[in-house]
Amino acid sequence: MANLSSKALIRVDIQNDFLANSSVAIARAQEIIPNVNELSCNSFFKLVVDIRDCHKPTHKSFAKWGQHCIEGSYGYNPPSTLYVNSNIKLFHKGMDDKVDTLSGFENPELLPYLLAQKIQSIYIVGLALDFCVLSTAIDAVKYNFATYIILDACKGINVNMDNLTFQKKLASQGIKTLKTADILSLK
Ligand code: VGL
Ligand code: ZN
Repeated sequence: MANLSSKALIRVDIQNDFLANSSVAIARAQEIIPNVNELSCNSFFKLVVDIRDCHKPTHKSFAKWGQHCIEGSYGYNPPSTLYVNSNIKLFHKGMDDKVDTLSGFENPELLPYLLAQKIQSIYIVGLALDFCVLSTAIDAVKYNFATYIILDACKGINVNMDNLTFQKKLASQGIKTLKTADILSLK
């Protein structure tokens, strides 16, 4: 295996509002947490990055999605079941009221950080598979990272991970897919 140290795990929008009791809650989203936690502790990755949706109470997306992920609120926070440590680097998206933000790369600090860390491959997990995970992956391909979505550590709104049409769409966009066990078995 080449370049063990050049891999980043990117965790997208694993926040209480996307898990339950909000207008943006995703059915069975909490099922991904055990896989995300196992991956987050794995030395396969040089680093782990969290992308979090973070809005002021006046964000334009609320017209479409309803209020969610308001800075400092319970819904903004990650669930207490999510593995965290002090090395995990946090990037916000959605701080500008006038901009809808699906991709983590809409935070202009993410790309320079990954390049400075000499990251070459990006493995994406989180919520929602067909929105913010997908958009982040499309941008990662655009920026020439080898880009993987770990399907069983994501939950979609309108697709599930076994949807072959969706998998073909990912492949056609240069996004590779795998499962959590594929990575754990490499150890
Ligand atoms: C948005 C989370 C998920 C937004 C969209 O536009 O604020 N947030 N999808
Ligand atoms: Zn949002």
